[in-house]
Amino acid sequence: EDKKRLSYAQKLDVAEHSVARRLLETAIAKQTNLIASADVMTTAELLDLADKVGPHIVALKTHIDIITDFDPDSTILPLKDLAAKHNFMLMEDRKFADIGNTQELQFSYGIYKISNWADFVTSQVIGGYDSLNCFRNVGVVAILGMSSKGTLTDAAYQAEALKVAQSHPNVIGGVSQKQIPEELLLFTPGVSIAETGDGKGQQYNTPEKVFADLQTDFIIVGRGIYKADHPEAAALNYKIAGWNAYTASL
Ligand code: 5IU
Repeated sequence: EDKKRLSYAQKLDVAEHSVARRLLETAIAKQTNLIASADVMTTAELLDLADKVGPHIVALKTHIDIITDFDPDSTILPLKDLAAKHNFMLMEDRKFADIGNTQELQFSYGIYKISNWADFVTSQVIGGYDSLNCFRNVGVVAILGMSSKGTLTDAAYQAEALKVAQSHPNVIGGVSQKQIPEELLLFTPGVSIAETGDGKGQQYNTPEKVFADLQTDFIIVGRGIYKADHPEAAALNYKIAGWNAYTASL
């Protein structure tokens, strides 16, 4: 018999990082492994989406630098209230990719002050182990491989990136289109029930496929939800599909 994946409860038994623990606890409590990607352009759209999909997600992934009318008081404070109201975490998909000192500045300064509100962030590991030291108070999701056609994250890069991710205490998991060691949480974007691509290089797989083949932990869905006629219904649909696919993989 094939070795089965670890359940969220089994991962929670061994997880040490507080952010990994909260993610797993939230997934279990809300029976969801869905992360909605809010790639919208205004604060109103961001907050509307967060309120609608909030009940069905474990985390909301932001690209805060896409927001055209960003303001700490009118964007972040209500977003944090919605995260508390619906019990979801905030994942800023910043994909840091510089030396440690610059990342430290980008993380805490500028207009976005990501360290003030994000529960966890994505980062490249191309700057090496020490470049991740600045993310002391949040979890880091390391970019190991990308979903886009022609990505340069080949097998050799991914193997080296994985070594950095596995050895750094700030790292809770990785973004990848391949299976990774079970002590890291796996986050998989490029998930759609209806589409196989977007004509701009994105490549999609179904929730069933990424749980069966990659034993992923969390699916990340953007346009499949925020571009849907009814984002709340779409989120519920992906929540159910993701949870069923997870259960089937146990
Ligand atoms: N994203 C990917 N693929 C990757 C990485 C990040 O799609 O390999 I790293 C991000 C980009 C976007 C979201 O914010 O995940 C996916 O959005 P769509 O579901 O709309 O394609």
